[in-house]
Amino acid sequence: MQTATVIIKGGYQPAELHLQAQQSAQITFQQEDSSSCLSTVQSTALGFNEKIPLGTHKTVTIAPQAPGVYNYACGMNMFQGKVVYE
Ligand SMILES: [Cu+2]
Repeated sequence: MQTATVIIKGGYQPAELHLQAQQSAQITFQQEDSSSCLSTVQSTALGFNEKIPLGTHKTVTIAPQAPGVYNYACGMNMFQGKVVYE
């Protein structure tokens, strides 16, 4: 299982993750931003939608993906991060 961590603080850090295609992955989102805007992180393409309170973290498990670039975003699609499967 490949893993990655993203810190939510004024956006997503790092803004771009690189993962291996055709393998499951777990991404842990660590919430360090108090804005309601960033309290939700979601991706239709990757199949998750989570509300993460300040000071907590949540790990999402993502099914194997084909090579490509997949986006995730805050609840209103204002902040975006990407996952590059290669
Ligand atoms: Cu937003």
